[in-house]
Amino acid sequence: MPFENPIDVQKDKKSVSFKALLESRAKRSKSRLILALDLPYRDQIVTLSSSAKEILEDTAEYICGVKMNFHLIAPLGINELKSINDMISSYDMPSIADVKLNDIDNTNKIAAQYLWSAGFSAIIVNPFVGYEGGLDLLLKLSKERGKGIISLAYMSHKGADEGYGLQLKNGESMYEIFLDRAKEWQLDGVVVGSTRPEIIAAARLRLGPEIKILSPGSGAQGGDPKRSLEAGSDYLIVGRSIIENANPKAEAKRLFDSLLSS
Ligand code: NUP
Repeated sequence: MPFENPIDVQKDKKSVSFKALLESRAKRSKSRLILALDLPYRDQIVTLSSSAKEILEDTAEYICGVKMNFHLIAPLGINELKSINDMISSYDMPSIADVKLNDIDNTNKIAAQYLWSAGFSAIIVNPFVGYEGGLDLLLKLSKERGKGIISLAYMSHKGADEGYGLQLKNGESMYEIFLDRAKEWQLDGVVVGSTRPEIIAAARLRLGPEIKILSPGSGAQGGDPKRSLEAGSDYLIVGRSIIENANPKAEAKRLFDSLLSS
């Protein structure tokens, strides 16, 4: 089956930009939860996409978006990913491809073309790769298509200090450079781990209100979701504590209810 070629096709007039879609869904659903559809490894992948869809159906009323990582992007083909993404967009929610794109311009472009063909509305990139001959083409094409770009700013794991926390000779830290790049490149959002509320607060100050802060790391990684929102995160990304719960719907509802007043 031929896929739509995002480079040849003009931006669909009806299409809403990634950020607008995320914001409107969040407002309507009163949810700031992005579900990381990270299903555990299985030897037989034939039922993977139906399991993903089941969890999505169960939790949809409590979430404002979905993020997929290699848990699904590696084993599933483009048609199955598209079918999951069609279901996500039937709920008027965006879906984010968390591939932390980190390559030269041509490779980034082709990766993005396949991801967009599979129906993803946004892609997470790694800003270490730089602009010229790195992310420049991807950023230009994303803007033309109304697709979102989110960059890593400070990851949630402990070792993130070894890269994102490095201090440069002028006293600035790597993550501050990445926040400045996100502004300069007019990105839709940045990822700052919910395990680091003090960095979230610093990021909020440095970025201003336009660029959204997405925070993974609550639950399984020990971050406190309420504290992240209070520090300035716009959205929480939550995977295992919902996906691997015996009752994903009940856990999504519990988290949703606990954040309603935040
Ligand atoms: O800094 C990051 N931390 C992180 O956990 C950046 C990410 N993209 N992620 C991803 O968010 C991670 O790969 C996983 O897909 C999700 C968090 O899942 P969990 O820890 O809630 O299960």
